[in-house]
Amino acid sequence: MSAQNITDKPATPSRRDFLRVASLGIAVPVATAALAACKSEEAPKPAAAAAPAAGPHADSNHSGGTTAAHPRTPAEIRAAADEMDKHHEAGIKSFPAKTEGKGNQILQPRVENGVKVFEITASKLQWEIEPGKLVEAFAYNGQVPGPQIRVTEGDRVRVIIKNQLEQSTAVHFHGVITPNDQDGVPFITQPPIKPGDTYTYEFTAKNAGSHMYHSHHNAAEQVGKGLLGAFLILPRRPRAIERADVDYVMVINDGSHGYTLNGKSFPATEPIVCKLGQRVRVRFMNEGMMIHPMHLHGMHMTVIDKDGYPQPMPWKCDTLNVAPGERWDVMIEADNPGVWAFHCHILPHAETPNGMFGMVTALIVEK
Ligand SMILES: [Cu+2]
Repeated sequence: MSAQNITDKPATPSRRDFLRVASLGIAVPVATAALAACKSEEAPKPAAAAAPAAGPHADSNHSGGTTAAHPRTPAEIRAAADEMDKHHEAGIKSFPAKTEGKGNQILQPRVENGVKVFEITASKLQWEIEPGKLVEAFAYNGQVPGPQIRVTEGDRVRVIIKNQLEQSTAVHFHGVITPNDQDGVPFITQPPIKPGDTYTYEFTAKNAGSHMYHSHHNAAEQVGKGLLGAFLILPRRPRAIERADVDYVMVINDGSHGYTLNGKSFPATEPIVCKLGQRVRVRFMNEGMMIHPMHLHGMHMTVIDKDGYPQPMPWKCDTLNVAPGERWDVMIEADNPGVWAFHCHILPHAETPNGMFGMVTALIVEK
């Protein structure tokens, strides 16, 4: 199970501690109220879980904290729990942890004769997933996810790709309706872009919505290592329901970098910050190979778009399955102040006995 590749990592936290996040300067009383609600989720684990250095199989090595030779005393159980909690707390306290490199930054085009031109270079580099953990990445313009491309419905768009990798590649504009020869699939619509070569895509951005761009060549490796990004086509006439104060793209991935949100694993993930009363749009995009049910604490989400297409009737949820290749747009009315956990609810993607990791971030609603 690939989860284990990324569970041998230090400290991360429990939901309860998460909500404290004193370092974020959020009012403690808010978090306190939330604690009660979360408490039942924290049923104490068998003592095994208290062994902080243990890996994901820790529980199977123990049997409820007792052995025939030595039943543990209440003091020993307490000490073990304290030890475990210490690791959870350390992870939370370090959130959002600083790392080198930030992906998903908006790329400004240059305009040539009315065409929006984006230049993108694919290259190999080391990427810091969480503090001190470097992985080999394939990146567009040195970022994982690659730079965010934003155009408007009807724009003429040119994307120039320079391949500095040691393997061929190609770019597919996922969800974007293009002429066939701009679809980016080697041997179906174009030759592969060889190492050292440059290739140009050009099309008119017809269908508004939250789309993606990614490699479509040796993609399990190339997309897993980071050749992906958001491609937004903004509508000419936005609907009232999509008016947002904060517009946040959350790219989900689960390739060789482990479980990541925008190229980072908790506690290096980025919180979404807004003010009480604001409207937050989150655009979930799954570039991975597994379904991730994304769960927001404290508020519901109103689903407005699927793959860029407006829902016939917006609908509410607090947990939303995001399958590979899917994009889901949700609106959140930030009416409940505090620091709210926001995470994948397949728990091995989000938490170990040592605390939270991977697909965890927070929605911070400031008063
Ligand atoms: Cu998940």
